[in-house]
Amino acid sequence: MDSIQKQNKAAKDGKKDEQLDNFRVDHKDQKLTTNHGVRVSNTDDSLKAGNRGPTLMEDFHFREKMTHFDHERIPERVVHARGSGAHGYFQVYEPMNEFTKAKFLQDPSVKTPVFVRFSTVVGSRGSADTVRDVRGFATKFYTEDGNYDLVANNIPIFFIQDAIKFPDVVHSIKPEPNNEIPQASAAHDTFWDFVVSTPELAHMVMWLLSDRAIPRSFRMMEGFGVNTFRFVNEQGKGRFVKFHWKPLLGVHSLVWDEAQKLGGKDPDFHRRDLWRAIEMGEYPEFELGVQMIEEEDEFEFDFDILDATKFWPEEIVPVKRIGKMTLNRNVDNFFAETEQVAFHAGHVVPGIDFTNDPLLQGRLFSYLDTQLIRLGGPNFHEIPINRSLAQVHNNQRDGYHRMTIDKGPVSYSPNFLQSNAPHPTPDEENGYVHYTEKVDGRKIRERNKSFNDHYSQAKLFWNSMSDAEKQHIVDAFHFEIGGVKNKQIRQLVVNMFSNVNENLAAQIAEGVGVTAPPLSSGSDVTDSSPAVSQENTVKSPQTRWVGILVENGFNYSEIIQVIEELKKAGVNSEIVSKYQGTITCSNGNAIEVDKNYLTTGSIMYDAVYVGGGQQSIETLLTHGDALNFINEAYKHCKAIGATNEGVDLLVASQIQSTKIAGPDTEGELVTHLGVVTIRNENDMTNFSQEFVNSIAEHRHWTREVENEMVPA
Ligand code: HDD
Repeated sequence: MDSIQKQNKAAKDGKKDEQLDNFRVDHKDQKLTTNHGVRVSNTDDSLKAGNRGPTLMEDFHFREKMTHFDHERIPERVVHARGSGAHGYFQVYEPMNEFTKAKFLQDPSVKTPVFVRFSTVVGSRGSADTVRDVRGFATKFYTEDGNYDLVANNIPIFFIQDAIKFPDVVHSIKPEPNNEIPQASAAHDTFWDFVVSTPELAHMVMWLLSDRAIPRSFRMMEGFGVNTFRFVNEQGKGRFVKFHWKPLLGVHSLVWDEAQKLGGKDPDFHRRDLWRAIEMGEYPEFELGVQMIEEEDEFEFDFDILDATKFWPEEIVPVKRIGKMTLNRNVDNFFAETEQVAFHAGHVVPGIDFTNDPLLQGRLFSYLDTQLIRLGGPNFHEIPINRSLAQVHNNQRDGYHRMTIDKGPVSYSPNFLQSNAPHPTPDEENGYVHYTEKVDGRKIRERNKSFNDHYSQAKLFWNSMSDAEKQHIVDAFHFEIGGVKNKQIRQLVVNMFSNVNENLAAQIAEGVGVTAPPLSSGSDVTDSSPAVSQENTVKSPQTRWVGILVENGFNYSEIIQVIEELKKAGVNSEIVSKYQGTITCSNGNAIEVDKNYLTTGSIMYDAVYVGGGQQSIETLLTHGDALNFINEAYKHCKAIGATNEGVDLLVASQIQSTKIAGPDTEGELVTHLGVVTIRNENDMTNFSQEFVNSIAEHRHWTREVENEMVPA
């Protein structure tokens, strides 16, 4: 087996791990040394002239330690600065050779290693996870043909059509440069000034203000390659392609009030969620989907398929699910892996090619350029996390932080001394050959007029939303535009979005103190795309979390039964009480408290459960925090369950308009608006099943009508 075959085998066997092993260092049981391997006798005192005297320049250990520390921070990414990464693997379902020659998409037995980095776009590295923003979803496939990066977002379209506007849109949404306010938020004048001046943003703004921009978890988001790429098969036939990631847990979001509170209570909410799920073996899974359009159908659509502000409705161009990615390992070191990983929309492998999408064309320049400054030079591909499994041979030499020790005098091509090695690989042997698209045109700074329609798909999106989703968009406008000081801009926003829907514009106007434009006969676009509504997503209780409120004197067998039934359905739980430590039940059994009211809150859970036990409930009734737990979970439309005396806590809360089991009911299960209750019952089986169903629903939006009355 030659070395290339060996390398290919490593890629096939998913051996990125092994490659990284060469760089992993475990410092356990080791002696402290300098960076040059000299053992250090004392790292607590600097070298001084006398033990009360001045520090000496010759203290090489002090100087090296301090210099390294002074240089520990590298520039953060200009966008997508805050991220979380994980390792895993990808397997294709069936050979895709009809459409692409990409090797990693052929053999279902091959596990291609991947590294994924999820991110927010606008905030700095230390900003909160749950802000309203697009989420990045970048995947590096370490294929046997070299690295392929699918640099995706969780929204299928983009703000702008041409990459030359990227610095403008990013400058407008980042904190304002005079005072660096606000952090990680679009709710300020400069962004909305740019929006009202740039109608192509209309569609993206609708998505940005929808629930998509406040995901419940990285594990519950879709991913979209956004740009139109090209698949090319062995015969050289090309097809337009868009890439999708479909989470097996469905697409779910937080509510805005919860997202904001989480920003304070747990700014690492998404990072922690991903880390914990992987540590617990609840591996996030995403199916890779492709939408394909034949070259001859390029002009068959009422939008330009090269326009990144448009999506291809799944009802028109179905998504073919072609494989699955499983994330099964957390990083060993955040900086070495998550921070130093470098993605590039231009990292493609044979079988995947570009199109003339003007946003994609500009991205092809930006990603490489940005790594040069961020990772300190042209050798960032040698950082372990970025190394390809396929061998690297070329004539590039030197530069900052070069790791490879290139042998021999030849670093040019063609050459005689080395028989022209390293040799180019012909197309037939899978050398990368660009798709031979015919290009013919005048040099011109213009867009095709097929890029001019900025509102039809924004209308389509609005039409596709459920009533609850529409209300959330209106609320989001109230928040975002409420943050705009300039009243004229607020008015211009309302005017602009009256092009999407006049009712929407009227509702925005009402909330932000400006005038609604007169209503006309209504929207001319009546189509919808059910696939974009989260109402129609997968509903699953798996990997959800329930907060269980208990105090001393709780009913042990009741609560243990519920915990076990939840576990059987894949639902996790935590015991929440006023104080951490051990609490005891009526018959003396004890249980360990996981969190107190200061370290957690209802916002950290998908559902709340209150079990029985007279003494426990009497105590809970005296805790405002416990009542707030119920009110807040109710307000956020989460599943709530209560059994026996536990139902009394619900009665005492502010959720009275919901039907709950009355004191005289005997084992009668009452479910209303996602609240599941039962009294005078010892067997928790039926209750637990119904509660699990309620959790699987994710949220019970019908409650929102009366929610305004619930104080939380
Ligand atoms: Fe970008 C990072 C996704 C348009 C320029 N982008 C970046 C990341 C993601 C995306 C997920 C973070 C990667 C990571 O985790 O390290 N970007 C997208 C998508 C786009 C898009 C889906 C729309 C199709 N991006 C886009 C344009 C430009 C850039 C139009 C510039 C012309 N993006 C960058 C960048 C970043 C980046 C400046 C910052 C950090 C980095 O690249 O490594 O080059």
